[in-house]
Amino acid sequence: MTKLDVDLLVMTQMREYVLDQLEARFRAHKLYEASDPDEMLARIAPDIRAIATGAHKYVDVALMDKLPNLEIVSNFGVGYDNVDAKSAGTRGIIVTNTPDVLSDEVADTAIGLMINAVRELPQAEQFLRAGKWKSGEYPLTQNTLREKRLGIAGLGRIGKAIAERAESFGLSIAYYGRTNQNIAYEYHDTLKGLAEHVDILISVLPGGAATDKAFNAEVFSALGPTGTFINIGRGSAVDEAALIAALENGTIRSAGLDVFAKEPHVPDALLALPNAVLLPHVGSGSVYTRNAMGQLLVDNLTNWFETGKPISPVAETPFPKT
Ligand code: 8YV
Repeated sequence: MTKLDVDLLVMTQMREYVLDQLEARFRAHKLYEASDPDEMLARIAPDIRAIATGAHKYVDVALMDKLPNLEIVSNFGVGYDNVDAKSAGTRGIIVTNTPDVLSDEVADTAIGLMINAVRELPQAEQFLRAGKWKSGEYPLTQNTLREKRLGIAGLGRIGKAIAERAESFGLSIAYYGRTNQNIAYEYHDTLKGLAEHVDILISVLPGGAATDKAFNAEVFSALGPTGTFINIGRGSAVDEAALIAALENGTIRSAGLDVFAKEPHVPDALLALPNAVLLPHVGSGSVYTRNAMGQLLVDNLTNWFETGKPISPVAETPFPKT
């Protein structure tokens, strides 16, 4: 492995597996370790040609303005709402993410959350651990996956991996997305329309302005009193206050959430709800999958500087340019 003559800004703590490779291939400047990040940036800004970043570490116009020689931003995660990719595109800066390698893991987590929320498995375990079984059986669940309709909001690579799995459960599948993909699943062009039609609604929607609070009181009301809402996409796509109210009032029956609007903060009102199953954003969180994501982050950077081509550029920064 030859060391490249490239200065890389590392904006967030990466696992050793990733950081070791970045340090072996680049002059890596760890912004997150700097006692005075502004001073560090001012000192190295003209040298920086690449950024490695991840969730909640923002690459915005203000930062891009400071880095006149920036060529590429490699993001850890398929979601890249932390990067202003549109502005990067207009400046000729490539943005890459880590699609595909996490789709199966995230789809597995979505299915796990769905079963847990519908069949109340975490609550049943709490019941057992609290010693309540000796006094009687756990109540039968009102919900089941039998004869139910599943709606998937966002039928991209992860959404399709969820749909494939859901088919084997006998669920009938419908979806919402910006475009009708003309496939075997029923298409709805609004979230409300999809919510009205299904029993379980899974969101795989990305973050960003276009989806901000898209799941609102109206959508939960359309999902209805026997409905279950699952979120594996981004918390910002949900009006959390409306979701809490819907769970409290019985507007919907249950929810399973892996993502939240202000991670790692989870509202107390959600924590208090017995009909919400909550996970700390672990959708892709296995060593196997995080390694694959990290490798893709590294490979995007090394490919760019060795061959002039990124592996997985995002839609806003296509390569070659369209
Ligand atoms: C990441 C995710 O693991 O890929 C994404 O968009 O949300 C997760 O899979 C997370 O961003 C890393 O912290």
